[in-house]
Amino acid sequence: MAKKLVLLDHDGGVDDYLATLLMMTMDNVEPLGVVVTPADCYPQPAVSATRKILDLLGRFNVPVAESTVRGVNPFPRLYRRDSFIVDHLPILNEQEQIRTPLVQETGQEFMVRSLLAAPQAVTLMVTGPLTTVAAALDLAPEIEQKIQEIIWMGGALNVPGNVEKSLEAGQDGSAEWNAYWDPIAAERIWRTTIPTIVCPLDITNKVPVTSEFVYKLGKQRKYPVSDFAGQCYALVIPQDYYFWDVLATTYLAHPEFYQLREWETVIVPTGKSQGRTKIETGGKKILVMDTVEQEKYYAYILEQWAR
Ligand SMILES: [Ca+2]
Repeated sequence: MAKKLVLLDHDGGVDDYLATLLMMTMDNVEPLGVVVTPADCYPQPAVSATRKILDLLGRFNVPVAESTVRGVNPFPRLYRRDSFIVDHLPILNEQEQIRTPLVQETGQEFMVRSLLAAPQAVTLMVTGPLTTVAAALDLAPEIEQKIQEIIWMGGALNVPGNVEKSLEAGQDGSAEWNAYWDPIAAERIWRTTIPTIVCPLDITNKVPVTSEFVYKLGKQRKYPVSDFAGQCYALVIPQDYYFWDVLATTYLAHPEFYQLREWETVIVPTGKSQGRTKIETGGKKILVMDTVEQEKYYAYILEQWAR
């Protein structure tokens, strides 16, 4: 079977490194590269950590690119500083030199070049804001034909968002962070005809990172990937943490674990609901991950990380 060509665009959160780790283990995926969108992170440590993770996996041929886009609503500094912690974990720092290449062009330029050069249409796996994709489309609108689909972790349809009212003055709490960081960019993507599969908070709320799961990783920590993943989850377990990006990314390898449901939605671009993914008749038709077979999902990631 031909492999699925995938370009990963992540935004440097703890969950994003783990999504990277998972995607690189997938036999049915040919990764074209990893773009780091500087949202839930600081860009320098996020790019560095991403390259070290690819080194850890021995994937020295997968290039990493730093996107230079900026969102209108920055992530809280407390979230973003995790990128420094992950970049300094001992397991990522056994070697003096990073081997995974950092491309010299910007992430958005790299996205354009990779899509144009690809022999067939490419899946964009996006686990952060849609800003880099929007910037790439602005640079070269013709790439729209080369995008097979966007699989996106983002949005909140029938549940509250995760942008807290108390943290973000004037907001009504309906937005999810990846959409809220840059609602204009999300709206830009919603105006395209690119098939879009969304993993919103509606489903991720049902798939928590449990202590039980982290202890299972601990039991297989003789494997470097499990050891690294366990350390990352230990870092975030005091927060209410869910499988956001990792759940979305698993879809690439096992779509049959999920039930999808079609919704017509719009993105609210401005105002107190900015970044809300609102169900509205006549809006963009998107496919939404509605349910997942949780036992199979947990078993799959434990198995993939046993290396
Ligand atoms: Ca993310």
